[in-house]
Order: sequence, then C-alpha cells, then structure tokens
Amino acid sequence: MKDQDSNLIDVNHGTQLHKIHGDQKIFEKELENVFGRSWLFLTHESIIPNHGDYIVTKMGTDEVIVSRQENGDIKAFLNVCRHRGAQLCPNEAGNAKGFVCSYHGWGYGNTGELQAVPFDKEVYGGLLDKCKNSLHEVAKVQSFHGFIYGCFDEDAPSLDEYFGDLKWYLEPYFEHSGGLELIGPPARCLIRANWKCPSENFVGDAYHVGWTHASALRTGQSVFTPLASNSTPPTEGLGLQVTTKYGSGLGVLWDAYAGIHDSSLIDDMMQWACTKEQQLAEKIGVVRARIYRSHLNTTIFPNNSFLTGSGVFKTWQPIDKDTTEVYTWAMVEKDMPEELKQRIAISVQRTFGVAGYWESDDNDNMESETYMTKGFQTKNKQLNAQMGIGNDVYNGEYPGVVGESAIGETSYRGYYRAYGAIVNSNSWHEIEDKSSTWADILTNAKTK
Ligand code: UNU
Ligand code: FES
Ligand code: FE
Repeated sequence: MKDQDSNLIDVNHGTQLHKIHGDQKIFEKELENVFGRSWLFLTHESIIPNHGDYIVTKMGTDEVIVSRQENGDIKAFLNVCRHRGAQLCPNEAGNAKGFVCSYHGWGYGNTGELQAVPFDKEVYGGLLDKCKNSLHEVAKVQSFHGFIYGCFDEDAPSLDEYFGDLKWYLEPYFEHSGGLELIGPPARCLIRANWKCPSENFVGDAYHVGWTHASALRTGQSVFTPLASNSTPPTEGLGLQVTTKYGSGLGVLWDAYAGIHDSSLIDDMMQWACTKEQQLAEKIGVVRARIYRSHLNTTIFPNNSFLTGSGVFKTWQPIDKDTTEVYTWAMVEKDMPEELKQRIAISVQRTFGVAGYWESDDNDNMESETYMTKGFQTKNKQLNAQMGIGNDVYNGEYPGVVGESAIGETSYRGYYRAYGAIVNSNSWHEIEDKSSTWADILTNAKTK
C-alpha cells in the first residue's frame, strides 16, 4: 500500500492514477485520513436557528446529530447510543431537548450528556459512570459566515486558516452581501460515482460546461448559453482559477452572477446583483464588488461544493468507493425578497437537484469515470490535469495560486496536491510538513 500510495498523485507533473476513483484500500485510507482530519460541511445556522433545533447528517461514513445549544453554540455528536450502538436519532431534523435510544431507553440531553438510564440504581447498582458515557462529540465545530463545519481532529487548523486564500474571493458574497442562508432540507440522491469525481469537477472545471451541458444550455437560455457546443472560445479576461494550501479552490467567471438559471430569472437576478455591486464598491472596492457579482465554482476540500450567484450548494457524501450520496441545498442572500428566494430554490433543484437537467449531464460522466476503474489495466494509468501548467502564479495580482484564464486545471492540481499530502499523512503535523512549500511545488510543475 505504501509504495502505491506515493505514486497516486504526481504533483510535479499534474497527473493522478485513475484508481483514485475506485479502489477499496484508497477509500479506506480516505475515511481515516481525509474525512478523519478535514473540515466537513454540516449545516447552516439558518437551518437550526433556535435552541434544541437539530439536523442529522454525515461526516464521511458516520452519521452525526448537529444541535443548537442553549447558549447559541452548535455541537455535533455521533448519532450512536453509547450502550449497544443503536442509531440514536432516526429523524432528519427536528427540535428536541434530548434523544432517547429505541433499544433500551438510555436518554441523552442535546448537550450530549447521558441523563437517564432505565433502572439505573437497580440494574447497575450505581456503578455506571454516566459522565464517561456522553455521546461521542465531534472535536471541532466552527462557522464560516453562518456555514457550519465540523472536524474530527483536534489538531486541525482553524476553519478560518483552512479557507486561507479563498476568503478574499468568498467574503464579498458570503459576508459583505449582508450574508447568506441555505434553503433545505437538502434534496438527496445516490449516484454510482466516486465522491471525488464531482468534487474535482466543481473545484475547477469550466472546460466541460459548453460541451457536457450543450443541450441544457440551449434549453434554458442561461448566462452561459453562448458557450453551448464550445461555439465561443474562452477569450482573455473571462475568468480565473484559484487554489490554496489545503486543497480548496475555485474558478471565477467574471460578471456571470445568475450563471445556470434560465431566462425567467436572469433579468431579476442580474438587476439585484448590479444594484448591490454598486453599493459594495464603496465598501470593499470595485474588484471585490465585481467578484460578488461574478460566478464562482468552488470546492471546499474535500467534498463540499457550491456555485455562487447560481446558489447551488452541495455535499458529496462518500457511501463506498463507487457510490456517493449527493445533498443539494439552495443558497440565497438573506436580504432578497422571499419571492425571489423561492424562485431561485426551485430553479436550483430543477437544474442541479435530483434529476436536475444540468446535474444529470454531469452524472453520466462521473459514473463512467468511476466505472472505468474496474479495468485492471486502466486503473493504473494516469489521468491528466495539466491544462495551463507552468502559468500558475502565487500571490500575484490575486491571492492564492492562480491561473489567469477562465478554463484551466490549476485548481485540480491544487486539490490533488493537498489530497496526496492528506491521504498519506497520519497527523496534521505531517500534513503541514508536506504542505510547507505547497505554492512552490504547484508553480514549478511541468508537463515533463
Ligand atoms: O460545475 C461546474 N464545474 C461549473 C458550473 C463550472 C462553471 C460554471 C458552471
Ligand atoms: Fe475529458 Fe474525455 S475529453 S474525459
Ligand atoms: Fe457540470
């Protein structure tokens, strides 16, 4: 395993072995080292606003309860009873002071404390230490402007450091806009694809849009419709690609706020964004105000993706090496009129929800990338993410490692550099060690 591991990702040449998308041993390493140590998206504050509000979601293959505490903090616990391990909360969401296990009736507060054990004195004779049988708590829970992430590893950098150079690009939309909310519950469906296929696509694939989505583009008359069938070449100044130390990255498509939405929404959304852009320009400057009104396709490493403006918000939950459960929320600006929020929410599900007419274009490709790893010869061949290699710049005009074109694979290379470091590390100390020269490694990469 060790030798194979070190060849999985060739950071210096921008290639990866195809079997990253379908190998049992790699999948198990990912659960331990990637999902065990990275920040994972849980929910948004707007979904659990009141004391006792909770949702149940996944962190890797583990179910967790995410609960709003009395003091407003948010805690997360494994959704598993400490007695014999039955699932504690069978609901997707609700409001509760606590949770009672259906097997023997152990009762926990929403603080995680074990509070009630049937016949406690009679059957345990007072020997059961309740304090030692609290729910297993997720080590860290932090917020990025209302978006709640959890991490199993106490030693992880703060969520703020983890977002790193991406903050400069994300703050105009996530913070300066007046803030965002998510509209749930998320649509959920299974795809027969490895979780990294959609994660890598959202981190930096503007290349496929005109080709894969040609029919969807023509049908919906979106901002991107001129790209259909690659009939418009990517001109200079159309966008950027960005990657960061811990693998999160994004693509900027300038001025394309309404993005994927069809002609019934473009005018209203563009008018909304142009008005706000003008207000923001005074506060944060014209460049970042323009970022607010642009379209960012983003993956927060490892498996949380979104399209700003378009308002598509996803987690790609790993079920097994070739099955992924896709969660899709709509992301809207808090101060939008209720009617506009609802129209966006419907449009997000129509395009990128279960059977969304954009999403299903992608799924065919994701599933075939994954299926082809079943080929014995195929799985040890290299994939190519070399587009734009040699032209990446660190902290030039823009923060992070940046490729200055709309279409390129800068953020694929950054995502997989971090992935290679994290999947092979047994601690955050080791990850930091391997990542200290991350920007040099990426900017010095060559095809040969
Ligand atoms: O999903 C994507 N990778 C994407 C969507 C990229 C650019 C525009 C729209
Ligand atoms: Fe990209 Fe075939 S052209 S996978
Ligand atoms: Fe796509």
